[in-house]
Amino acid sequence: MFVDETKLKIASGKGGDGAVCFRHEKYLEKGGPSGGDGGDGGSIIFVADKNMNTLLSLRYKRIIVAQNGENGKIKNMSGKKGEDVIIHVPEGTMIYNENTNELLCDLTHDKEERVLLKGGKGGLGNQHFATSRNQAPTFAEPGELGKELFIRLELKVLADVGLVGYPSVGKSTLISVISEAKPKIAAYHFTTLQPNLGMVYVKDGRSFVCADLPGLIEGASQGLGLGFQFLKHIERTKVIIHILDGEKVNGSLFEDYEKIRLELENYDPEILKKSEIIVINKSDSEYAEDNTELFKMEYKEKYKKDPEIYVISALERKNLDPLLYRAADLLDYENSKIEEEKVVETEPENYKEYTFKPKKDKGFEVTKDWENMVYSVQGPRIDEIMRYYKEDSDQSVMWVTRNLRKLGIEEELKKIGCKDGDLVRIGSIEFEFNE
Ligand SMILES: Nc1nc2c(ncn2[C@@H]2O[C@H](COP(=O)(O)OP(=O)(O)OP(=O)(O)O)[C@@H](O)[C@H]2O)c(=O)[nH]1
Ligand SMILES: [Mg+2]
Repeated sequence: MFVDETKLKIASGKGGDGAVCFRHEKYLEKGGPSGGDGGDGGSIIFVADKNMNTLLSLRYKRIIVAQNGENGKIKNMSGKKGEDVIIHVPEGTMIYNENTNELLCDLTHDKEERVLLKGGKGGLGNQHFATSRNQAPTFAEPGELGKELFIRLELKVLADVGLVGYPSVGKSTLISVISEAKPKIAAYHFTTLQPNLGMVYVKDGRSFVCADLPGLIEGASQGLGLGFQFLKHIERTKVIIHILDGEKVNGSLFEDYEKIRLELENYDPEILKKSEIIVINKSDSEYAEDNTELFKMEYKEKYKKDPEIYVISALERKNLDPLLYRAADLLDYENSKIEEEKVVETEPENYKEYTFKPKKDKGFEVTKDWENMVYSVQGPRIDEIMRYYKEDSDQSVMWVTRNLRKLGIEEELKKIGCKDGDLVRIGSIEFEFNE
């Protein structure tokens, strides 16, 4: 199993602030309040997409930010909603909160959608705050802030393409030049002891997971060499790249080819039904040409048709692109066969928002100043709310009081002993505590 993984920060947009304005009417200094509402901030939405198979498109992104909502405008006009960002990911993508490791969602079906971060709500304009006592409110609600989250996306993938062949034919060298995998490479047999997986990106934008497997030898299916225990990996791949050693001096490549095919068949005859690509590696060697010609002859003699061969040099990175295109084509073909057989069992659940667990950090702190007998409330959330405090505006005072209450400052004050009549300082204002 190979895990394609990527981490990034996502941020939803801030809601636009409500506007404070008044209608201008002839002979009247101030008409009725006409401040429009702020637009909601854009959300960050993830959608599963069956046409994707890697997280490549997100690999180089560090942060994805949705648009802020527009502030409210004059003449009761609302601000525009911030645009959502819709992020497509392959089916099976699991999204974690990177800081807590909590699984936020598991997108399993095509078109399944999750609103991971909802944009902040737009604030109400002053048109909503007129009362019989106050016909000219100078207060409008601020837009809610956007949210931020550091996430990790994980996609568990099985290898799509397996590299098989005798030891030392250059399997590890090939994977090291077509992917970021960095396996051990050496001139002795059985260098590779465990499968190495790598993500291969084809120049036309397609990609697949490739497995470099330990070398096989005659008798592998009976447990000889290292091959046997790893044949199960080949069983799960959809396409096989069978690599032959173009540098071979004694013996025929066709014999090698047939021996490996026999081992695969002995292990599981189904393996031979998979799409296969024949590769002759080490084309830079002086023996490669003769070996290739001989292989073609012997193959035709037995199978009565010309083989399709890719002659490459992994070491010198020669002729690799046609091989990768072919592998991607065959994989598409194999996947289309699987697609026809696939049945979707359950209906996708749409639009579930990630609900934030209450943070340990409340965003404020209450302390007691013994000398002056004052309780003090401070913190970033308090500063944020107090920006909207206007002494001469009832609505502003009400809004601020309501939002401070929502934060839970009363409970915190009581916890440290604050009683009715005690003095409390919040920002620049002081008042008597009154439950
Ligand atoms: N000349 C030449 N040598 C190559 C080429 N590809 C690989 N080799 C050499 O062949 C040797 C074996 O390469 P590996 O990539 O380790 O072979 P392997 O198939 O992974 O071998 P095992 O892990 O033992 O099964 C190393 O010395 C490589 O440098 C090539 O294209 N040309
Ligand atoms: Mg190897």
